[in-house]
Amino acid sequence: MTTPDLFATPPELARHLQQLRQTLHGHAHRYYVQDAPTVPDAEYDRLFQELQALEARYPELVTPDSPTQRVGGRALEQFAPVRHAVPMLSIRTETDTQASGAQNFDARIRRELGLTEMDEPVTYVAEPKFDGLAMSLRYEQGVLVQAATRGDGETGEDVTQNIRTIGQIPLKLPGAAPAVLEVRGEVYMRRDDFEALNERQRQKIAAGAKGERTFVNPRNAAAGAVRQLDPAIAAQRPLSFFAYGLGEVTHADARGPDFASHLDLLQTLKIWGFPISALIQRALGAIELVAYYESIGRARDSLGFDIDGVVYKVDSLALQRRLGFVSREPRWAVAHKFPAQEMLTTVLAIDVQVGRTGKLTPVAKLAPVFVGGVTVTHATLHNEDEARRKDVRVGDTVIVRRAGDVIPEVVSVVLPAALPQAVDDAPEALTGLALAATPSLGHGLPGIARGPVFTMPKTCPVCGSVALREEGEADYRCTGGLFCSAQRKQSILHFAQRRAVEVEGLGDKLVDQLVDGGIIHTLPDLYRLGLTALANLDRMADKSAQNILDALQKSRQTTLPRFLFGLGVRHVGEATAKALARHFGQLDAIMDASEDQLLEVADVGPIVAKSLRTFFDQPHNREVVEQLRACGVTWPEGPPAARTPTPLGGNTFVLTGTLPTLGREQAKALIEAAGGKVAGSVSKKTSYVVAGAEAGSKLDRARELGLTVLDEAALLALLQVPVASDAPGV
Ligand code: 5U1
Repeated sequence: MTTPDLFATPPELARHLQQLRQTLHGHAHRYYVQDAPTVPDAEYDRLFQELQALEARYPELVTPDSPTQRVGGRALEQFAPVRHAVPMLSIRTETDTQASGAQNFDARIRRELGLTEMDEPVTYVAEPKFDGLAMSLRYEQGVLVQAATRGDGETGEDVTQNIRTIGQIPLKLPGAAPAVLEVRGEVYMRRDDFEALNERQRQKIAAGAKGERTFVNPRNAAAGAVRQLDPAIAAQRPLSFFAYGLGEVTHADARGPDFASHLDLLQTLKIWGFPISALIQRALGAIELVAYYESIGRARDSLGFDIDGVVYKVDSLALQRRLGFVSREPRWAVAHKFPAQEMLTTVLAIDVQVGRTGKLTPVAKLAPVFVGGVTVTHATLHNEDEARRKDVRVGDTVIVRRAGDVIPEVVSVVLPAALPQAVDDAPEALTGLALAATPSLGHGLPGIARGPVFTMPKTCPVCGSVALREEGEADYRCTGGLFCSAQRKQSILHFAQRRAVEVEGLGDKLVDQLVDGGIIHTLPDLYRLGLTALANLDRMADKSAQNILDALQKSRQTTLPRFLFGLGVRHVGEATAKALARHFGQLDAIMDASEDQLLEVADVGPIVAKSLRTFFDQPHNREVVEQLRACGVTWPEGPPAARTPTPLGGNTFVLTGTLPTLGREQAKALIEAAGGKVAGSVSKKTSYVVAGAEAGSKLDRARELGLTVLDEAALLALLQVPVASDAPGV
């Protein structure tokens, strides 16, 4: 590109600036929207700096669509009101959170369109319901001139300065775009951006910065950034955007919008540079809506961003017009929610639980609350530091979160000042958050003091042994070992679980009775139980006692990996147990292996090797193994596995985003079966990154490191598995 000083005339300079802006818009689009930059960051920076320097010298040539204008302007006193040219509609919510909610919607649409069973299925578009803030972006002559929040649907707030800072939002549209175009969509914060933002906030707080805080969830952080009066601060809060509809559209020749279908409209928006979710699909009739609801529900926790449901829309715009509206809600669309993953409830007590390895975990006992599809009565506070950081106290109103199969956790305390706001604003300001229990204790009521600050007991709450926190560790541990009944109970439950030797029906209530009643003391004692001892227990009929004995008998025939995992050696999970069994073939070989020999196993590092040696160096642990063998617990053994090379042996994979057909667990199982390892984060040691739709920062990192990125088809080819049917997406 020509250097600035060589411009002879002002029109030449203006043309050069225009060209620079266009080049930078193109790079920004490929970087932020397509996730496929074509130049290194340094080249973008160089062009940007050139533009900045020229604009500083010729301020009269600065245009509002210039990339330099993303961050700028002064802090506002307040946001100016904006009357929407076309009201921002809200969306009707289907109350049934079962898949059948999709059938209700389809039945209603068919009824309203006068369709009978003989008619064809209706064509819909199914979209994720992003958990962010609705936004209207107004373009005039292809330039972003205004961004407004939804407000009451008629009048929102002018947040243009902050929205300009979002790299994914085009500041300028291609020539083909209408003269006036309002694009509607959702501003949100990606989960990885949210975690990184909170980490930065924590560091600022630790460094003593005043007025800083962490954010409760990505939605809250996004809302805070959008409503930030100082655009320089907003620019530091990484936001993203998905477009999903239109407001006012006028062509220069006064034509109206000329799309045939909603999907057609989205495809055009994509061409004009707007991010459109790759999870959006066409769906035919109720059957495909149900399938979509279920598949997005399964993928929900592995997406890079929060969603709280899905949205179904009639695809044909002609049919949309026929269906019309009822009180500001279109009849042709519905939001079908997933069960809320965050709810408010009250802390009734803070208990300390003792785990299998003696780890002490503070656990909040909660007023029962339905969250993430189940009733939750306890939520982990992880450790003393976390409990202190969140400052959770008895009587507090807290946000509890349960996502997927993850153990429920307390996200944060809602202090009294924020409480009426949190309740009033739900679901708009705190979507998915509802009041589960009126705060009846503590600080929820004015004038009543909060409970004391949580401190970890210095002795084990179960056996009274000293609790120690080793240097560099976050956890306190009970030093009682197998003297501690809590550790014994947890060890027994660990051994008996489905993923270990599996003793069906042996749950915590039964183990409590057996250990507390002094009926069993050690793991092998389980196999010495007789019918009378069991039948004498509370609520235990002869039949149930016999079932337990049968389950114990069945569990005697196990496998080496299950047995080894069941022993509960610290840091030895299922995958490591399998790798050890494969490598050594026999338990005695594992028990006698030196740390160096253990380190030869692909899945074993120094921490695991040391832990195994420590465990098997303790005579009482070897004694437990011998007694279990004497009680008839057996497994097939063999020579060490022949070191046949597996196709992916020695390769580490990282999975990111949603693959078109394979679930996360399926992909992991296929890779492991072929000898590969699946890791959670990308590093120089990663062999391949497998990326699907909405892949996150892991994909960025892979590109930075120049790693090989595979899509699902390439992964299957590597695994030599036949490729499945076509992928979704616009
Ligand atoms: N994905 C999506 N979210 N969402 C929210 N589409 C969509 N459409 C909406 C809203 C409020 O409203 C239109 C149906 C008018």
